[in-house]
Amino acid sequence: MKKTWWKESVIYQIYPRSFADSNGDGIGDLNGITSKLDYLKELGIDVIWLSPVYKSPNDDNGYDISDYEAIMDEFGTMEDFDRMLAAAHARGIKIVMDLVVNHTSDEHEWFIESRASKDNPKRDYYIWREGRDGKEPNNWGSWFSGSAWKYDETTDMYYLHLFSPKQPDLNWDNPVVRQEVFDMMTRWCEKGIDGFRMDVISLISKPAGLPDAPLMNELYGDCGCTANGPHVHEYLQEMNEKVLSKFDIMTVGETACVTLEEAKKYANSEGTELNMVFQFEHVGLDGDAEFKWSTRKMPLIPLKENLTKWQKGLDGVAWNSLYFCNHDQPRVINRLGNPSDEYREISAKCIATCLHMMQGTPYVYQGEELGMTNYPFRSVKDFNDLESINAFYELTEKMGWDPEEIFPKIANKSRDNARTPMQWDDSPNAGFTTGTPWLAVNPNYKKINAAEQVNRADSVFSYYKKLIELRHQYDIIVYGSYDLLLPEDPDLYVYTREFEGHKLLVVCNFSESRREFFPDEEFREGKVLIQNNVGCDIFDGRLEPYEAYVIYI
Ligand code: TEU
Ligand code: CA
Repeated sequence: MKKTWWKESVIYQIYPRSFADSNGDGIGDLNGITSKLDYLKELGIDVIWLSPVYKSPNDDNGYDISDYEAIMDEFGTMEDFDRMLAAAHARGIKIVMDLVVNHTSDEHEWFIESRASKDNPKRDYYIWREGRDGKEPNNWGSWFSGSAWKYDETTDMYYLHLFSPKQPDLNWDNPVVRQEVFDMMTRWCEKGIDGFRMDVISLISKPAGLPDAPLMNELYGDCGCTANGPHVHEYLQEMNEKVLSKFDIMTVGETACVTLEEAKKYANSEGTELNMVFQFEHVGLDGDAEFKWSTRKMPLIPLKENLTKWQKGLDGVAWNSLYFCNHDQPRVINRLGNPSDEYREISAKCIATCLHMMQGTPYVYQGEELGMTNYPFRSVKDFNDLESINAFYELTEKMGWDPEEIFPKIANKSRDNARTPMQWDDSPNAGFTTGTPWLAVNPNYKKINAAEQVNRADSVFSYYKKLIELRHQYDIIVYGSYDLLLPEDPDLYVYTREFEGHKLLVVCNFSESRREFFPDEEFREGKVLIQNNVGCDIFDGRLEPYEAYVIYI
C-alpha cells in the first residue's frame, strides 16, 4: 500500500459559523478560527476541513454559494482568510476547503443570467425543463422536502434543485460549466490551500432524460436516484487530470448514496479520481423504516457488520474516511453512547477508540473532542436548519403525522444538534461570543467546555489527543489490515489489526453492563497503548460499562 500524508493525517472539521466569534456579532468568523489555532495544535490534528466560507445568502448556511471567490461578509475578508491560512501553515496545519459545486446559490451571477431568458449564454449552466401537464417536469422530491423543481415565471419553465429552491443544480453535462469549476478550483490551489471536501459530488451527473424515480414517500420520487450517475466518474477523472493531479492536495468526496462498489471507483488507489469518500450507510442505521427521523439508538451488530464491510472492502484498493460526526449529523454520544453524567466521558472515549483504531483517515468534528451532546430542543421554533423545519411541516401538515410523535424524532436527529456554538469555557455563551449567538448554546456548557478539559489528564480532550498521537506513532493504526471478532455480540465491538508482524487488539464495551472478555494469550506480553478505565487490570477479563482498551504486540 502506498504511503501518503493524507492517509497519516487526522482531520478536524470546523463549522465556521459556530466555532469562534471574534467581533461580538454572534456569528463565528475567520479571525475567530485564527485565534484558536493553538488549541488545534495542542489537540494534534494535521488538517482542518473548513465548511464553506464563501459569499452566500445563507439559506443553507454557506452551502448555497453566490461567489466562489469571495468570503462571506459575516466571516470576514479575503485578507482575514490569507492570514488564517498562513497562521495555520506556520503551525504545520493544512487547510481543506469545502467545494460545493453540485449547485450554486440562486443569487450567483451565473444563475441570475441563466434565469433571465431562454437564449441567455448561461441558460445551459443550470437544468431547465418545461412543465408536464402544468406541473413539475418529473416526480423528484428535494432532500429538503417538497418538489425538486421550482417554477420560474420569467421564462415559464422549471429549474432543478435537489436541495433548497435557493440551491439550483448546475448542469455538469455542459463542458463550459465544468471548465468554469475547474478554473475556480485551480485558482484556490494556486493560493496555497491543501485540498477539497466535495459536497454531494456523487449527485453531479443526472440520469439521462430525467425519468421519474421510485417513490420515497407518498408524495415524491427518491432523488437519491441521481447518485452515482452515468458520467460522474468521467467528470471526476477530467477534474483530476485538469486540476487535482497538478497539486499536492487531498480530496474527499461527500458521496450521498455511495455503495462499496462505487467507492472503489471514486477513491481508487490508482488515484484517478478522489483520495477518499464519506459513505453514509453506517449513519443511517438508527433511522426508521421511512426516513432518518427517529429516537432509536444505533444498533451495534449492524454497525459492526457495516463498518467491517467497508474496512475489508476498501483495504488495498481504495481508502476509507472514518467519521461519526459532522455538521449534518446529531452528536454521536446520543446515538451510540450515553450523555448522562455517569457515562458521558467514558462512552465518548469508547466511541473514539473504536473509530480511531480503524484503517482510514479519521475526522473529528468540532466539539466531538470535548464530548459535546445533542441540544434539548423543545419546539420547532428552536430549530434553525431548513431541513428540520421543512420536514416538520411536511410531515405534519401534508402527511398527517401527529406533531407530538414526530417532533421528538426530528429533534433527536436534527442537524442543529451539531451546529450549536463550540463550548470554549464557562463564561456567558460558553465563551463563543460576547454578543447573542446565532443559535442557542447548549445549556450544559458550564460542565462541558474546552477550558475545563485541555489540562485535565483524564478528559475527553486529552483522550483524543492521545489517540491522535498514537496514530502518528504507529504505522499499524494507519495501514494495518482489519479483522472483526465476536460479530454476533450485541455489546462488544472487538477487532484486531495486523501490519508487518505486529498486531493490535481493540476492545470496546458499548453497553451499560459489566461484561467479560479475556484477550487471547498472545496479547499477554503486549503493551496497552490506551485505555479509558485507567489503572484497571485488562487480563482479569472484567469489562466495566463503556470500557475500551487497545493492546499492541
Ligand atoms: O449534505 C448532503 C447530504 O447528503 C446530507 O448529509 C444531507 O444534508 C442530510 O443528510 C439531509 O438529510 C451536504 C452538506 O453537508 C449539507 O450541509 C448541505 O445542506 C447539502 O449538502 C447541500 O449542499
Ligand atoms: Ca463574528
